Amino acid sequence: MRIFLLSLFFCFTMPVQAYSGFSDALRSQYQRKIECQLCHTAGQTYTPFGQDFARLYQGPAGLIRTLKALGELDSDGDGLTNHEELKTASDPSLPLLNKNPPHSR
Ligand SMILES: [Ca+2]
Repeated sequence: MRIFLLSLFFCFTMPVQAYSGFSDALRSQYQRKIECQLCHTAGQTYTPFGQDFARLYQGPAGLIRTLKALGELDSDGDGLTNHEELKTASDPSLPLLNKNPPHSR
């Protein structure tokens, strides 16, 4: 029980790193709602898209360059680039076959 409670404590008190300006830049570029789940999972880890972003990120001064490189990747490996998915409000971390139709979100 003690280990379980400690695990809960660390899950809710040890935030993964959020990158300042990233979600605002995505909102501006794609004119869509950007939620934390785009990059973060409930288990305090990164989604495939978030992992790619964290790998490419070189600091705030390189944010636009990072977003361009991130858009060219296919984080979920479904054949659509992240840019294509973000333009259509699709989840760039969820392969096409597992995606819900847009009306069910
Ligand atoms: Ca994709």
